[in-house]
Amino acid sequence: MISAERIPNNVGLSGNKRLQRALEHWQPKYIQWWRDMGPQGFQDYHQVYVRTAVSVDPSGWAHFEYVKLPEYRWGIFLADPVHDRRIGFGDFLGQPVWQEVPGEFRNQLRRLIVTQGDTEPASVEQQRWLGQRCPSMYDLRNLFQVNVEEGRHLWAMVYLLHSYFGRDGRDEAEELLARQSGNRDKPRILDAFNEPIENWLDFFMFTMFTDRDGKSQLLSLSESSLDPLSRTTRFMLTEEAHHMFVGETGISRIVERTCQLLERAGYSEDVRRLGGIDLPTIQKFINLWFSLSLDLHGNEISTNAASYFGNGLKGRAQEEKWNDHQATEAMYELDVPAGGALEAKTIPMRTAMNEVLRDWYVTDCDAGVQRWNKIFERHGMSFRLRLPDRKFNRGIGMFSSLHFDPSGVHLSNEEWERRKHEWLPSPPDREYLLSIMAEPVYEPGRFANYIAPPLRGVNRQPINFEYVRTEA
Ligand code: BYC
Repeated sequence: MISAERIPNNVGLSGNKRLQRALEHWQPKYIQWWRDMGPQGFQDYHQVYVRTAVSVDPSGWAHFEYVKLPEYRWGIFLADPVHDRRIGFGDFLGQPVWQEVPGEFRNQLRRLIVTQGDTEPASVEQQRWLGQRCPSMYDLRNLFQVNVEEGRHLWAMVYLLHSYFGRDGRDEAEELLARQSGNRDKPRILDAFNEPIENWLDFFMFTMFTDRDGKSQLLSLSESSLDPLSRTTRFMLTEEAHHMFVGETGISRIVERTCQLLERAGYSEDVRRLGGIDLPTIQKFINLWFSLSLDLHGNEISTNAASYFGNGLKGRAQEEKWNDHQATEAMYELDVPAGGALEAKTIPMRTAMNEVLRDWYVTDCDAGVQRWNKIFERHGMSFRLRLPDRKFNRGIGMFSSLHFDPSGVHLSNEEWERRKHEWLPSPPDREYLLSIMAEPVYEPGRFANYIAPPLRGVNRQPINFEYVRTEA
């Protein structure tokens, strides 16, 4: 029986029999999926010190306790309603927001919610082996925190599907558990969510760059005229911030450790001989995960995006910062490929909404990279990490059939094939990373040689706290 204790919520679950029944039907399938596709080897004999959202107020969404992962209390929360909220953009600007799904936008809204929902279990699947290679107990716990919250984000989307989309919604909720990351026959919807995350450099880059796409997409969905979608995604953003913290600080700690190793060895030594991660490898993983995450913003010119905006389904990040919320006349200039060169083209702003969000995303990523570069400054080193050009390694959009180097210089197919591993992880790079992660570190307070300890522990606990307990 599903109860408020079992599923903490602020959506009046106990008074909504229809929703309760639908979730009761779905929950055992979810738990089975979590056991099969969630963290491998950490289901039954480990207690993890995780935070659980038990309400949306600041004291309630970070309640810490030890739990066995399959017993985590995945809750359903909507941010508090905004009094007299009005539609903030598009053709219905200024009208009251919707509490129900308008029939004419049902398919589009379902598609957006399903696409968002699909990424959440996908990321858990991608990360399911990482516990076996963890650099410390602190990091192991952070991995599981991210995983359970992605699980909760799936619950959030399933709640919307069950509540507002009837039979179709229930079918889609089942499909969210049936597709599998990387599966040839039933892959996840968006490409980046079918890529393997096999080592912790992948994981930290994923939480830095791909979770940041989560941030840009959730910001734009939180502008939605469908109020329950807006309120759900607004609350998800509080959790997303922690995931990006895990990624950004994870890389900071690797960079810090690499600088220390270089300093100790007099800068001339190959860091790999000291068991660290060399800076060119770190740069390659930035190139990979940044470009994959750029793809997640869709095509540069998109009639889907125009229609989402016009219909008020999906806005821009921080829509209130724009002056013109209808964008009927506004234009957007972008470079398009023309022969071997690029040509400036002006297109209606509405069709450029994916690109507008990508602009926001690139700026947000760049600020993070500049924070990493401060570490080199502190060590008196001239090396700098950077984002590759937007055209580099694209799989979606108008540059996907062409090749560019990280500075944006156009390359022939032949040159790309010959040189791509100068810029992207090569099989030997991956082998090396797996070799230094082969022995997991499970001892409280100890850290793998390639990563520095964090500045502080979780929830004011010491760094050597037993974040994951093993049952005898
Ligand atoms: N891979 O008109 P276009 C997160 C398809 S991450 C494969 O540009 P649209 C998280 C597209 O489906 C955030 N296919 O499409 C992070 C379409 O197919 P059809 C997730 C792609 O709709 C870490 C065709 O190309 N949330 O939360 O404007 C851990 C035409 O494209 C891709 C969302 O994505 C791709 N990358 O834009 C956990 C928000 N891109 O119709 C979680 C909801 C495009 O021709 N989704 N296609 O068969 C959306 O807003 C939109 O679906 C997209 C795509 C922005 C993704």
